[in-house]
Amino acid sequence: MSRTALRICPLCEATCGLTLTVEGSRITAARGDRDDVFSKGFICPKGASFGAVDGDPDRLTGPLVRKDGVLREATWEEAFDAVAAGIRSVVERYGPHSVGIVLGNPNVHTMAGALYPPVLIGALGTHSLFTASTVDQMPKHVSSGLLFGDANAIPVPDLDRTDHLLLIGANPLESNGSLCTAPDFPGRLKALKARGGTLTVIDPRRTRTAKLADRHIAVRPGTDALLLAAMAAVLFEEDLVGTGELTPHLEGLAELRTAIGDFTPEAVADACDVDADTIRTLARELAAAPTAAVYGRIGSCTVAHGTLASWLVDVLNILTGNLDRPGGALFPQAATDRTPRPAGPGHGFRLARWHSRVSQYPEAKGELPISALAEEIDTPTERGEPVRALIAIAANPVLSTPDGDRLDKALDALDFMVSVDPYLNETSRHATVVLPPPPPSQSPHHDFAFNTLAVRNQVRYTRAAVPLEPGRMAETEILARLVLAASGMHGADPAAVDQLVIDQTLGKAVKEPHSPVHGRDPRELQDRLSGDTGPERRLDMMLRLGPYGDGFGARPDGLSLDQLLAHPHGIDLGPLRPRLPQPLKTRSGKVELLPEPIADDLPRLREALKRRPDGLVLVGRRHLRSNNSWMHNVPALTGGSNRCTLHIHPDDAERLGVRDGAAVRLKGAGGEVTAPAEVTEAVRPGVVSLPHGWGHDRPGTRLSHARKEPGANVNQLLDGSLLDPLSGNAVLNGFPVQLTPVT
Ligand SMILES: Nc1nc2c(c(=O)[nH]1)N[C@H]1C(S)=C(S)[C@@H](COP(=O)(O)OP(=O)(O)OC[C@H]3O[C@@H](n4cnc5c(=O)[nH]c(N)nc54)[C@H](O)[C@@H]3O)O[C@H]1N2
Ligand SMILES: Nc1nc2c(c(=O)[nH]1)N[C@H]1C(S)=C(S)[C@@H](COP(=O)(O)OP(=O)(O)OC[C@H]3O[C@@H](n4cnc5c(=O)[nH]c(N)nc54)[C@H](O)[C@@H]3O)O[C@H]1N2
Ligand code: SF4
Ligand SMILES: [Mo]
Repeated sequence: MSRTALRICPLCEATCGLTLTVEGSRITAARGDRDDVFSKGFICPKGASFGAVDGDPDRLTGPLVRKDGVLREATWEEAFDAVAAGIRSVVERYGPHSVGIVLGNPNVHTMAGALYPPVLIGALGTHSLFTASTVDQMPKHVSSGLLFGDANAIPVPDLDRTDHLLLIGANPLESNGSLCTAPDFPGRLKALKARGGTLTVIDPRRTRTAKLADRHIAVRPGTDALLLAAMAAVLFEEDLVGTGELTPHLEGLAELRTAIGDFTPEAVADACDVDADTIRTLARELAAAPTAAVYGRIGSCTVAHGTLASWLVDVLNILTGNLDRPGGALFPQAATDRTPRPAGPGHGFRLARWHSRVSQYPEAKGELPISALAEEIDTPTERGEPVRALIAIAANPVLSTPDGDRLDKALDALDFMVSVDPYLNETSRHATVVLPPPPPSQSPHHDFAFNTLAVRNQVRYTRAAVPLEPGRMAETEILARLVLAASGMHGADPAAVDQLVIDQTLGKAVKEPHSPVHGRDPRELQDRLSGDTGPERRLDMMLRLGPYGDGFGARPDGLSLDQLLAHPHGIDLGPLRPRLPQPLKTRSGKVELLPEPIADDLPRLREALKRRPDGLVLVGRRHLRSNNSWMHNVPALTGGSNRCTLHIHPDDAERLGVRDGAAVRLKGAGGEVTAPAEVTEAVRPGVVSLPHGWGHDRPGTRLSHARKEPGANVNQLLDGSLLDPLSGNAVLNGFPVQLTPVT
């Protein structure tokens, strides 16, 4: 007997609604939910393989605890006893900063990852926080923090209404989009073209997205900040600046003009390898379009000038009057956002409130660069204690971050490590305790993170499609128990963690004059919360306090958990709307166009005008049927074109004596790897491309399929020292490599 169940797909940022076919506890099919208010039936090959991902026999079914050097099956009780003992002894002896926390990408794809890590960080009080953000979008957070006063205020291109999209370093036809949640991104790009709009793509590779574009600029990797600065300079020089309704909310326009005036198209053309006329055309087209949006992603972030490039993306949106207007780039308003406070000056955004112990890297958004994780463990200094215990949640930094070989050794030297991970993989194999979450079919889902980045305001919640199997523990409970174990409250009821958050949140809300519950009794509000579990009650609370919420009765038609449960395909909250100046939290209460840290970084960009790579540089790429490091164990998603090959242009291949299919050796600052060459014009001359997340040949893992075709770990080519200094983000694109054919 089979039945169907709805489940929001957690496998990429598009958040498609799926209809799962369930037989017993197995998912035997997945199709797009045609009634989903946002995804309207769209599904990609990864979503279609939900059942295979969910049912992978290599997933761990219960906790593992290391005894006599060997990871063995254990009870949950034994596992949490070991976690409490391991972490508390390090905290008590060496202080909180000696406990590191590593948060990986899937935390933005689970409810547990949104609800508990902030509590864990607060409870431990550690400065040793490392996340996937510093191999990803930290430059965007920093530029948003500096421009708007809020690191999480990220404008999203209005894909469905724009007339002109300038897309930089993103390949949504493979990635399905990022920092821009849009189910069926490819279809939305085609619709843009069908309504007469134009698409320009800037990418050193001729990607599937670039092929769809009206114009493709194969820029030299790492030089986007120069190109964008030149576009801004043209807007000023040719009198094309039109800030329109934004004008009263802006500060520093004249200073901006002076600061970037010398980055003319003629000055940057050679460095970018894009001729000056083309750069002028790009700027004029942007200014002339009725509406336009500039959007930058991985290729504009994970580079040496990532923060400047991210800043310039928004500067261009602002100078052309496209920020915060329909068809431009707008700030979404999610249902679980906090009650919007009245517009006015805020606390601003500060960088470098503390520094890493070894290389003295400044923190950004409370985080240290994940590239510095290994040295924070393996290098003693007189400035304090190294990291001796590690809590890794949904993270595989051995493959995802620079120099996994060094990190391998560092992790082995820890006093204690716990991994919350469904797999025994390259990272979790080092753990003292592994706590496996259930497969996604057994977890409820709501997108706390991605709704704040979605091209349409909407809200959806799906309960677990399948009940928890015996012996399983919900990931929310695992993380709640982890919070208790790490903070000296081991053994307390995990519901206490949710209760604490509810008490704090309601206690604060009733004191805020702008809150819909101002002046009410928190206990009365608490009694009104609905939901079967702590996480559901927290979701209910956030919805009801949020911008569309029922305010606990103050706005009877407003949102609540009960409303969501009554609308299993979601509730549409309308297109993105202009919101300025409300989201601004800068000290001036304005958009600060030329913040000091940015101005101070411009000389470094000027230096880059002079530099040209001596030899080849490497960029990454993504494949539709893959996701970072953890989906290579699913047979349905591997093989075919999803292989770890080195793309190289025919001219370079000929010059270096590289044959298609033959092995080549790559050497970088962090080490060497070998991969088969794929000679293709999809990559520009002077640039080679290798995907990330491969290198599944380490011992001690349980990844029976992935190890058959392990691929090479591109991040071994990096030594972790190349960073964007403002954000601490790793340079993963446009770094030098040497290549030799393997004979
Ligand atoms: N060279 C290069 N390196 C890159 C990139 C690049 O473009 N080039 N991209 C970077 C980017 S953008 C990112 S986001 C990072 C990603 O790097 P990581 O944050 O390390 O994420 P993943 O590689 O996806 O590994 C995710 C881990 O979470 C586990 N997992 C899967 N589902 C769940 C779940 O439901 N719960 C829990 N607790 N765990 C789960 C998986 O088994 C795996 O161990 O990689 C970065 N690394
Ligand atoms: N199928 C699949 N989907 C995914 C993922 C995945 O691994 N596989 N990962 C998810 C994650 S965690 C993220 S963060 C997103 C990322 O989403 P995207 O940013 O769309 O990721 P990519 O496909 O890597 O596209 C980055 C593009 O930047 C180009 N590039 C490299 N260097 C430069 C440069 O210097 N300048 C310019 N202009 N371009 C450059 C690369 O050639 C590449 O085409 O994808 C998410 N979705
Ligand atoms: S596009 Fe992303 S969210 Fe949609 S089905 Fe594919 S993997 Fe899932
Ligand atoms: Mo990412």
